[in-house]
Amino acid sequence: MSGGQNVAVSNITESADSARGEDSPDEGPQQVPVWAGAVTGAVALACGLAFAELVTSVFEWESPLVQVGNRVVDLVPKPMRDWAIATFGTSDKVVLLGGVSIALMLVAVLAGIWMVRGKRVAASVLIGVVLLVGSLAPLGRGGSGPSSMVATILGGAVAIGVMWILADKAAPLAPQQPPSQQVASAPERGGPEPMTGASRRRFLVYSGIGAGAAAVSAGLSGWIRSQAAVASERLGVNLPRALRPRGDVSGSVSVGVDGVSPFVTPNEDFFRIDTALVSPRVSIEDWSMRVHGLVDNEIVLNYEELLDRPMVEADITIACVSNEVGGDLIGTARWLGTRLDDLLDEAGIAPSADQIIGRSVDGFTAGFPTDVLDGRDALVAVGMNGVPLPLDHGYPARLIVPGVYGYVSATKWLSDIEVSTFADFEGYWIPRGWDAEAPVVTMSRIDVPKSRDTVAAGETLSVGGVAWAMNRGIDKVQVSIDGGPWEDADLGEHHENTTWRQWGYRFVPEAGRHEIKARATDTGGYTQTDDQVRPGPNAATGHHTVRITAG
Ligand SMILES: Nc1nc2c(c(=O)[nH]1)N[C@H]1C(S)=C(S)[C@@H](COP(=O)(O)O)O[C@H]1N2
Ligand SMILES: [Mo]
Repeated sequence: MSGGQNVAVSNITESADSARGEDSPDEGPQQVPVWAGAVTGAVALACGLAFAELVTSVFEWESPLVQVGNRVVDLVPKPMRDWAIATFGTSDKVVLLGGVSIALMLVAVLAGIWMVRGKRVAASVLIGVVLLVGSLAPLGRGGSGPSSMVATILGGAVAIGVMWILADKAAPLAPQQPPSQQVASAPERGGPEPMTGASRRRFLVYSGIGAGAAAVSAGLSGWIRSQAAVASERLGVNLPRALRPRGDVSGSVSVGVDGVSPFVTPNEDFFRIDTALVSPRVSIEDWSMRVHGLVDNEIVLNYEELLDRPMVEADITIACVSNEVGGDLIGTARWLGTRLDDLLDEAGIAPSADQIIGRSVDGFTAGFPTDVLDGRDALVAVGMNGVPLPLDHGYPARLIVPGVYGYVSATKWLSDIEVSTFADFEGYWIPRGWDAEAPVVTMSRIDVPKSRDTVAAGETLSVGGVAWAMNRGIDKVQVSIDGGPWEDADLGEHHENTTWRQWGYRFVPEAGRHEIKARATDTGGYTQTDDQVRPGPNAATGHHTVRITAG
């Protein structure tokens, strides 16, 4: 039975192919139904356009559809243009692109019908003319026009390919008997009818795959474009000046040892920690931030309103709790932002509140004790080292709170600040086993030399690194060589209690292996413990140790 069906299907395909080959004699009822031609054309157009969109979005070229739209605007007489703007207002672009799409769709449907009805030459000529017009539209308009012609032609090729494939799949849909005979006899005989059903299903499955692929790539290109749009929007942002702009970080913070981390970490070298697989792109057009919860007055700010608030600059080192001893998940930047304590004073914190929660557009949440707002420079930050927050560091706004680890405080892509209690809410990492209060631990790191370095024996070796004790400040850093006594290192000048401090130490190693350890003491009198503890539930502790060979 099924073997018989297969033979019959291939017979049908063959006879349809031979009918098609003759290019045009009107065969009336023997032809592929109009709807199949319309679907063929529509799906092919969708695939072609979506592919062109995808290519242009990846290369950040202009969309072919938009270019044709622009050309239409150029060509249309001015009174009509004015009429369109007056009538459609701000949706004039949508109407224009909609109009271009509908026109294309009509042409595609016509081409599709011709295609399935054997008029392949005519269909190809029609498509060719449309592609030519589409490719020429951007010429002389500047921008990415000539490059995106490539995309238009590729899109056209995809459309033609899809059209040929679907036309082949549509061919068996042509009825094999005069319709009168088929309608009368098919149901009883079970002959051509089920085969037509199978062919129709196959045609629809192929069309569905085409439409699905078009939808996916259209969605993807839309997403890529929105990402790129936020990136270019950011470049246009003009940050306000701080009320009391700070001078350059003075040279004296440097301890003058080559290989020690720069005092201010360049944005491109700044560490990144995200739970989101793809970091969000948030346009300032859509952005707003709400301050709410246990407050007297809710505050809602859009980006402009946020920038209108008093802005301050603060040099703050932020650190990740996951940083291993000696690790590099720490960095220092000059942040520009509005003071969080001022903002919350305006909102009026209820006495029962003990936690400030930041929420991100990506669902991340982080909460820290209200006590932390003790006058330190906690900010709703908009700028980092003189530029708007980089996209991956939280553009358009984030929280920066000195003295507590990032996972309880430094919410990027901030959308919401809620005043709450620890009893009512746990931030993202707390149920995952991390400490709820997360004060930054006093720590020092050796940047130079690196473990396994070979250095010259008998010559002065410069050792150096950074040390941090947030909100207390570093009092001293000491170095021990080969388990010997702790010797004081030189310190770069103290800058702020909220920033790290550089240190350096010189000694002359004898030939052989050596072990260098460092430890910091903060102004509160606490000296870094040598208990080696890995991160979790709070930070790692222990002395950073570097082993080298002098030879
Ligand atoms: N939205 C969001 N904000 C976030 C995070 C995150 O995963 N998502 N990670 C936090 C953690 S754990 C740290 S250490 C800091 C790191 O900030 P950075 O990526 O700008 O260095 O951001 C914090 N803010
Ligand atoms: Mo972190």
